[in-house]
Amino acid sequence: MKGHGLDKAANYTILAVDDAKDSLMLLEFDLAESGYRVITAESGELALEIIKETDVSLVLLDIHMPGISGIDTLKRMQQEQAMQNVPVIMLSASGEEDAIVTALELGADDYITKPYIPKVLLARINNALRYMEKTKLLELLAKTDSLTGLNNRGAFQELSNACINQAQRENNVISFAMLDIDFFKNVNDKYGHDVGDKALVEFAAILKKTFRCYDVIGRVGGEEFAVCMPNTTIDEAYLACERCRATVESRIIQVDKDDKTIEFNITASIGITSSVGKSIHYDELVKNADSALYQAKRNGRNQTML
Ligand code: GH3
Ligand code: MG
Ligand code: MG
Ligand code: MG
Repeated sequence: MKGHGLDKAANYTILAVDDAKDSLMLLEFDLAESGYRVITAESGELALEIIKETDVSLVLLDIHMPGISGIDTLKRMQQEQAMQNVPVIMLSASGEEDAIVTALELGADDYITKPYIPKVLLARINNALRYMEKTKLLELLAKTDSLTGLNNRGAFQELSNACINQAQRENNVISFAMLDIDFFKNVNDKYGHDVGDKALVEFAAILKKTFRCYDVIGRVGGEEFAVCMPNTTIDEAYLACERCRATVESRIIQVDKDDKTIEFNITASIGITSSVGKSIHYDELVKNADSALYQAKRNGRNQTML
C-alpha cells in the first residue's frame, strides 16, 4: 500500500454504512479489491452495534439514511469513549453541503461525494488511516518513558487512578509500592551515565517480569519506580516486592564499554502500603509508600518495608 506508516491493507477493517444496497455493494467491492477487510451495515443503528463489538479501523458513513442519520450516528460515536478515535469519512450526495459542514464540525475526518471515484476514495481512506496511526503513536510516546519503555509519571498516575476508581466501586484492596535504586549516584560516578542508563533499563525489565500484567508499573522519577497492584493484599505485595528485590540484588549487570566488560550489581529499597475501597486515594498511597521507602533507606537499604 502507498503511504508511510501504514500496515498492510488487510490489517484494517473498514465499516461501510449506507442504506442504499447497491451503493454498499459497490463500496464493498472497491475496498475489498484494495485488500481491506470490509464490514457493511445498512443503518446507523446496526453500525453503532458493530463498532461497539468489533475492532473497526475506519467508518465510511452515509449522511442521509432513514432511522438515525449519518449525523446522529456520528454524534453518538463521539459520545462513547471507545468510538471517539475511530476515523470517519462521510459519504454525501450533492446538495448536502450544510450537512457536510455539520459533520466536519462534529469531528468527522473527511467526506466524499457520491458517486465517488474509487481511487480518490482510497486515497482519502489512506490519509485518514495514516493520520490515525500518527495520532496513536504520538499518544503512546506521550505516555511512555523513552529509556525504559515503562509508563511515565503521568501515564502511571492516570492508570493507577483507573484501578483506584474500580477498587472504590467494588470495595477491593489495592497495594502500592515505591522503589528506589540504592546509591545510584555511585553507579553514574564510577561507570558513567550511559552505564547508569543500562542499569535502569535492566531494572525496568525485572519489574516487568516480576509483576503481573494487570499491575501498573511506572518510572516516576530518575531512579524511582512505582507499582500499583489491584486486588493485592499487603502480604501478597510484600512477597512480590521481595521477589523483585532479590532478583535485582542477584542480577549481574554487564555492560560493554571502551573494549571492556563492566560487571556490577545494584540493590533497591522498597516501601509498600495498602488501602481498601472508598478510603483509597492516589496521593495517600504515594505518601505512605514514600515514607515506608524512607524507613527502608534509613534501616540500611536493600529491603522492603511497610
Ligand atoms: P539513595 O540510596 O539514597 O537513593 O542514593 P542515590 O544515590 O540513589 O540517590 P540520589 O537521589 O542522591 O541520586 C539519584 C541519582 O540518580 C542521581 C542521578 O544522577 C541519577 N539519575 C537520575 N535519573 C537518571 C537517568 O535517567 N540516568 C542515569 N544514568 N542516572 C540517573
Ligand atoms: Mg443514503
Ligand atoms: Mg531517588
Ligand atoms: Mg536512589
